[in-house]
Amino acid sequence: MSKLKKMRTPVFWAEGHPGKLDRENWKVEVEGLCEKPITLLWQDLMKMPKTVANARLTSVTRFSVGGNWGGVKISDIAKHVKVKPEAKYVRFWSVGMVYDTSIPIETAYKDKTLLTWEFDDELLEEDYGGPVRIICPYLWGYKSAKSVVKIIFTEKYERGYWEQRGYTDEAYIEAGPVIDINSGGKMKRMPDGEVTRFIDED
Ligand SMILES: Nc1nc2c(c(=O)[nH]1)N[C@H]1C(S)=C(S)[C@@H](COP(=O)(O)O)O[C@H]1N2
Ligand SMILES: [Mo]
Repeated sequence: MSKLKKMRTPVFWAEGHPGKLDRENWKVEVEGLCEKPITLLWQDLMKMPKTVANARLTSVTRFSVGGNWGGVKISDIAKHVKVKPEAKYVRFWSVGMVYDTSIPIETAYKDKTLLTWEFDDELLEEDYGGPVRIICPYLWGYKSAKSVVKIIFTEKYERGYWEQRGYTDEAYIEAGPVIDINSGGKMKRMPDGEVTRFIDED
C-alpha cells in the first residue's frame, strides 16, 4: 500500500474515478502559445530534468498532506516547448477531459510547481492522480489537477471545473484550522499562502 493511502489521504475525483491507467503508455500533450508543441510520453518524462520538491497539498476542504514530490518543473516543460511571451496562464486537463483548472504563469514557473509522478519515492497510483499530476503547493489543492493529459499555455483565463462551481479563480490558501494527514489527522493551524509549517509548531 502506498504511503499516501496508509496515511488515509482523501481521494477526490469530482468527475468520477478514472479506473486503471496505463503508465507506460501515458501521454501528455503540451500545446497552446509555444513554438514547439509536443506530446510527452512517459519515457520522455523520465528523461527530463527531475526535481524533488518538499511540499504540501492543501485542500480548501481543509486537509493538508506533505512529502517529497518528484517530477519535472512546469518551467522546464515551458523551456522545452519554447513558450511565447504572450502566455499568461497554464491550463491543465485531466484524463477524460472533464476536469480542468488554470493558474497564472508566474505561479506555474515557481520552483515547487511540478508535473509529478512520485510521492516519497513511490510512483503515484491512480487514486492520487498517477501516472502524472500537478502539484502546486502555493494554491488550494483544486489547482493540482490529477492524471494530467494536456497542458496548454494560454493568454486568456478560463474557469475550470471547481472555479465554475464557486471556488475562487485565485485559490489563495487562507489561514485557519486544517487536518494534518501526516500526523494521523491532528487539527493544526496554518498560515495563509503556501503551507510550509503550521502555526502551532516550531
Ligand atoms: N482530475 C481531478 N483532479 C483533481 C480533483 C478532482 O476531483 N479531479 N480534485 C482536486 C482537489 S479539490 C484536491 S484537494 C486534490 C486532492 O488530491 P488527492 O485526491 O490526491 O488527495 O486534487 C485536485 N485535483
Ligand atoms: Mo480540494
